[in-house]
Amino acid sequence: MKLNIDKFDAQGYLHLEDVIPEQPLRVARRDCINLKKEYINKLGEPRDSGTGVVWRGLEMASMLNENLLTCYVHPFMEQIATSFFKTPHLCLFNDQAVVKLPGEDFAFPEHYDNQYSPDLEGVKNGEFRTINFMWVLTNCEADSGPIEVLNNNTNEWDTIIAKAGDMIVIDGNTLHRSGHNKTNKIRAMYACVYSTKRIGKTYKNEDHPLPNFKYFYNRPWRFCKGCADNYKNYKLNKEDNSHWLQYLSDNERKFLSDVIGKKKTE
Ligand SMILES: O=C(O)CCC(=O)C(=O)O
Ligand SMILES: [Fe+2]
Repeated sequence: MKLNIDKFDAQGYLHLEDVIPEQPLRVARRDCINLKKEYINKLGEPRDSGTGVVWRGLEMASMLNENLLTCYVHPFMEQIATSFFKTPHLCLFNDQAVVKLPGEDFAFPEHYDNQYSPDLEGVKNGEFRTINFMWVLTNCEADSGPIEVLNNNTNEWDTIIAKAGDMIVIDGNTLHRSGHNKTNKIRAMYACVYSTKRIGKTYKNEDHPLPNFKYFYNRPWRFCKGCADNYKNYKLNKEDNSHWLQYLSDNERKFLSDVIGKKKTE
């Protein structure tokens, strides 16, 4: 299987199978689920980032758990996000633990992520793009509330049955939804959302007011190792790196080495 960005552009989403390196997958699964178990007891309490209130989906998850930050800015994500956006000039925006406990009353009505944007005018004017890279942390079956996406190509709803280690990449303007988890197993995703513009600081969205808004990430994503952000960086081991490379076509590899090479000399 090759990473098919043209298909992503046409459909508005892409399901990548078995693409997340094992180490960050394990960390994200463990810590997203633990966060959910902790914060399910704090619904409605104030928070000092994101929407400003604890709800069932935990936005700005890496503000609650530092290990998740290493997943959000993982070198593997540098490569994947750069390929989908077709630019290395990206900003951090939001990372979210979306964990549905067995039988939990937690579903997502039809929406596109940009309708909740802090900068709705910018969305409407097409000033920037966001893409949501959803890490599939546990197997997602038909009755566990799988993601359904409106395929822009066919105009039909695709139900995405996915396995742990897959990734579901959804453009910020693509409609999607998901139902309740009716199984007796945890259904967990970790959503890494980036933007081509800094949008996290102030909130201007009259369609979706957030009276307690604090802030989302609002900073450029610096790709170099050991620079000012102070994030822990994990290097891919050889096996993970070759695992990743097999998803790239020759053109995509060339594009990556061009843009990442350029970035280093800036
Ligand atoms: O995991 C899901 O079911 C969808 C989550 C989602 O759409 C979102 O967080 O915006
Ligand atoms: Fe969404």
